[in-house]
Amino acid sequence: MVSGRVSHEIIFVGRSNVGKSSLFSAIFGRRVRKGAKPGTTIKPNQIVYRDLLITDMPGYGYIHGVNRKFNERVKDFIVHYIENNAERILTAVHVVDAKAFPEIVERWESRGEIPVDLEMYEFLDEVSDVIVAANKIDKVDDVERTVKTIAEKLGMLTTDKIFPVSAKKGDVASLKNELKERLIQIGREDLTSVFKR
Ligand SMILES: Nc1nc2c(ncn2[C@@H]2O[C@H](COP(=O)(O)OP(=O)(O)O)[C@@H](O)[C@H]2O)c(=O)[nH]1
Ligand SMILES: [Mg+2]
Repeated sequence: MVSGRVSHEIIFVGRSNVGKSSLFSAIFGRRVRKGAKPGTTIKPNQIVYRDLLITDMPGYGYIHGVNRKFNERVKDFIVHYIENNAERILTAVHVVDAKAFPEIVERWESRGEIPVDLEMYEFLDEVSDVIVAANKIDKVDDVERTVKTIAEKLGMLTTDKIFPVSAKKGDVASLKNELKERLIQIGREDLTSVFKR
């Protein structure tokens, strides 16, 4: 685990299989260590650039073949990690699968349960600055509508903090620019060279 000398952190949070790791390499241009099989480890993947730490959190949500208890441990880990490091976390990027998201949320709602993504979003919004990466946008026909639906389901008043991206197509400029902007805002333009050009 990384310690000392870290003054800022950007974290990526999301369910398993939303494309967090793909997004990571599309944005930073380097492969994160391929995590072990899902459901076997909770260790996050991290890269350090000067005093900036970038963390790819373990995925949560139902994973086929993985028990419920493990899933709860992952969620607990994420919550504790964020609480313990809230001071240095500049931005949390909540990654969702733009194609699957509306259906998954509706399924939960129809069962009268709180969608896990909503729960996580509300938590992130409380403790940190959060933006949403609507990934796999290449699989969506009506981008504008999808973005509106995601905003609505997450209880956001505007779509300003939702960034439609496709890690697969390398179409991630809007998200990258937003993250760069945040670093510039805190006077750390020097850290923007962590991004892939
Ligand atoms: N169509 C499409 N597939 C994607 C995109 N990003 C990731 N994937 C695929 O989604 C699957 C899960 O990706 P991965 O990065 O491992 O997700 P993670 O579990 O969230 O880290 C893989 O099969 C990827 O190829 C995207 O933007 N579009
Ligand atoms: Mg991953």
